[in-house]
Amino acid sequence: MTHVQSGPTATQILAWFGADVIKVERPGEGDPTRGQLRDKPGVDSLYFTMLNSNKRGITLNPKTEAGKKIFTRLIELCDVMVENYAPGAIDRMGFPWETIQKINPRMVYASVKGFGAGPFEDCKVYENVAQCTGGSASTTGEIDSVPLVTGSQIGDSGTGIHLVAGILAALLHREKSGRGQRVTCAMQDTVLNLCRVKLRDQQRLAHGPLKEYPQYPNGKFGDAVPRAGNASGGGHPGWIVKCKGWETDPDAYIYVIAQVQAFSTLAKVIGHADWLDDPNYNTPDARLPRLAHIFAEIEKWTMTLGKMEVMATLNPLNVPCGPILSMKELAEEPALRKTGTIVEVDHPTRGKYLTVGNPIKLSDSPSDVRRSPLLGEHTEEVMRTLVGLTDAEIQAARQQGAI
Ligand code: CAO
Repeated sequence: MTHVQSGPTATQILAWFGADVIKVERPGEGDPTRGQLRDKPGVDSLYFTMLNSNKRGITLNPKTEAGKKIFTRLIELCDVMVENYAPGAIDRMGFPWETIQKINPRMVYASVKGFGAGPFEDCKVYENVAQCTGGSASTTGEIDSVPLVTGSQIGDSGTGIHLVAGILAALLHREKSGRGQRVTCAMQDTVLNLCRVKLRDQQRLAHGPLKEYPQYPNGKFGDAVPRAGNASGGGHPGWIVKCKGWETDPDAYIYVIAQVQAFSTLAKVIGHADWLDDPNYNTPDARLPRLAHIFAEIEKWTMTLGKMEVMATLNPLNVPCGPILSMKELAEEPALRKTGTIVEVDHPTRGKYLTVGNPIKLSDSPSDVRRSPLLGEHTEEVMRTLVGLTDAEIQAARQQGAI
């Protein structure tokens, strides 16, 4: 019972792990993402196909009489029910948790909502709302500029991944107790969990300026954690610096971490062996107020080389660094194809497309990525073989608009 991104992310992971996931969609309409951001007319969008692989798809309206009976039967038969509709939507269909539990006490019932209990619990929430209310936007962006959302879907996909952890824990618990339970994940909570280093810094702020932030030592700190540009969130200073070609290539940059252990080799390779004997540079504390200058000097060197050349030079010296890889570069990266992290899938109506495969690798249980289902593709099959309906019952349910 999932739509859009957060719930489908969770069930897609379960499907990759081998679960028989039956995606339930509204007859005639389906998940709204089937038609959103279409690149080709009349076929399921990439938005949908990339979030619903390895699932079977049925149409079912639990608000009809026949649909209620079928839905009840599915609750009896299934191990896990996942939903991410607006708060109260499944209850309004006549299936609050108490009823689900009565129908199947072993059921694990998992939900994504925007907020947990509190003043906003009834709100509908999308990705960027979660990023803004969970602490990410406030702490992301250039200093002295507007809050920024990130392209990484930490609210939607992030919450879906958290939900999977809850579902698997509840299934393990059920193996011991015989009882299912309710699993809930709020998108605000997930974003905050992913931003926990910023709550760490909020508390550190009470004890003085945050010395690894670019505002130190000349800028001002207010009473909340500020945006920190591309400063590292950890204990080692880092920054994004330009590489050769940056004037025309928007991704000709690399992130360099000036970690203590490798600072002397880094200084030598960029032509600053002089820093090693200079008390202004030869301890981490002395470097903190000079980080902007240090990274400007590093950049003078990186601008003479391509980003992959910088990577090839610094990695053997144990200097952690990472080139800014564009989506085009990632899509074409042979190593990611080899590990199944990027997979090409064939689809009967849209043809071949790329998707992200299972990033969680199990040694005995590799994931095979299979295409997403067409709307209602498996309705008859599931009604007949799982729910146990006769042809006449299937026909009647269809006439009622239940399937
Ligand atoms: N048959 C018949 N009706 C169905 C159905 C089915 N199989 N599946 C869903 N519906 C109905 C719901 O019952 C609901 O009807 P009511 O409002 O009458 O109860 C209706 O579809 C619309 O559901 P919605 O309110 O959830 O949809 P929306 O587009 O207005 O809101 C969203 C979308 C995402 C904002 C909202 O679902 C939400 O806040 N979800 C929880 C947070 C979340 O997951 N957000 C992430 C979104 S991106 O991953």
